[in-house]
Amino acid sequence: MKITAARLIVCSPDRNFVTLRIETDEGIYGLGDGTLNGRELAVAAYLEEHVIPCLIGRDPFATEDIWQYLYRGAYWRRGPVTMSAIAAVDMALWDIKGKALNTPVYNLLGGKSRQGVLVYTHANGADIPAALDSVKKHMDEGYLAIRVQSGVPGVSSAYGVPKGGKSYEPAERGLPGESLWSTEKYLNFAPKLFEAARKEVGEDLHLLHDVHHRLTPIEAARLGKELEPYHLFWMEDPTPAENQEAFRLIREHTVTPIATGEVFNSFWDAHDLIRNQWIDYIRMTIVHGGGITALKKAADFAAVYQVRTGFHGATDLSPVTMAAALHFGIAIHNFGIQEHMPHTPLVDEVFPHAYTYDSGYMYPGDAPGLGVEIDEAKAAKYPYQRAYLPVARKMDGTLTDW
Ligand code: EZ4
Ligand code: CO
Repeated sequence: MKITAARLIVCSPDRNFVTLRIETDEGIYGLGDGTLNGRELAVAAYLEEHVIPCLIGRDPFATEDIWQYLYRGAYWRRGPVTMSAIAAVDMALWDIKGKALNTPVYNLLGGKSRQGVLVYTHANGADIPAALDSVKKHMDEGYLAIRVQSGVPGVSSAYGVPKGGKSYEPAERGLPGESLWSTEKYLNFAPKLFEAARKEVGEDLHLLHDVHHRLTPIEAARLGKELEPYHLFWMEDPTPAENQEAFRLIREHTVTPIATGEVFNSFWDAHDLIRNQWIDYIRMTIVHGGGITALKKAADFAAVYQVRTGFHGATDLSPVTMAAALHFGIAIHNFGIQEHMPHTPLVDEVFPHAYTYDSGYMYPGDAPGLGVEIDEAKAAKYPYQRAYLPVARKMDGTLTDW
């Protein structure tokens, strides 16, 4: 089999997505996701100008060689743009491989290791009662694990809280929005939120929380310690991770489990975190981490250190990445949990898919390949629109991590 053509479908059904379609001489095609929230067209140009011309004529089964060609062959390694572009190609090739062999991708990754993929979803509200209402709503939908975020008194537009009753979507059309942040107010508030949540839901529900890179290591250590009585499933991104060593300090002070890595794009971003067992869950996901080929190696390395996967799964990861993550999660041994922030009905219409949700678990479905299509006629009705993630400032105006 040979790759004969590849093209991009950039669309914006409620939010932007970059999808790569690779065609072969046998009529089989594959889809890959290259969406990088707020920087979509950089990945599209990278693929269009620098990657697609190199794919024509290659054997689509050669996922390892093509991955190495695009990674080592670029000379300039890593970075979110490069790795998202490589991921788009890699996903599309695994999709082709599955379709050609008439089997779901999970069978190519070792087969099913479990019946379903445990997922967590997001609960949020402007204050504690609203956040708890949202938790109860998701419990009624059957979720066994829920991330809880709440507005912080005195902090306008805290992370993870939607505006005007809409479901939470971090990117906004137009130029970047600005939000205000106070670590002091947040640190005093967050333990109260989880005290109330635990009281409300009992011991069984898994509670998660995203700190979204906003604390210093010692502040994160304090938060982890104060959250210990509420037995969180994890505390996410407690501090930025450019300096992996920063997690040592947090780890020395708290037994609250730690997840990080949604902004990682390379195994090397997580290498020290994993081998020192400073984290419990690695969140680098298939689209931003270089594809299934790259994540399989990272997950196998993590397994040796009893670090499990907890992949990013917000709405900026397209249904193609969601499908890839579900095939991956059902197959590998050290799967932990998968984030599930459901797409809007319009996104599901543009990307019809075989995966399903039921009673706290998701299932990749048994369609050959990844089991996702794109309705190109519908996609064409929603052209790309520039959108950005917000930025955050401290109360005195200093720019801080969003
Ligand atoms: O801010 O997906 O855990 N989920 C998150 C997300 C991220 C966005 C960034 O594109 O942190 O809400
Ligand atoms: Co996060």
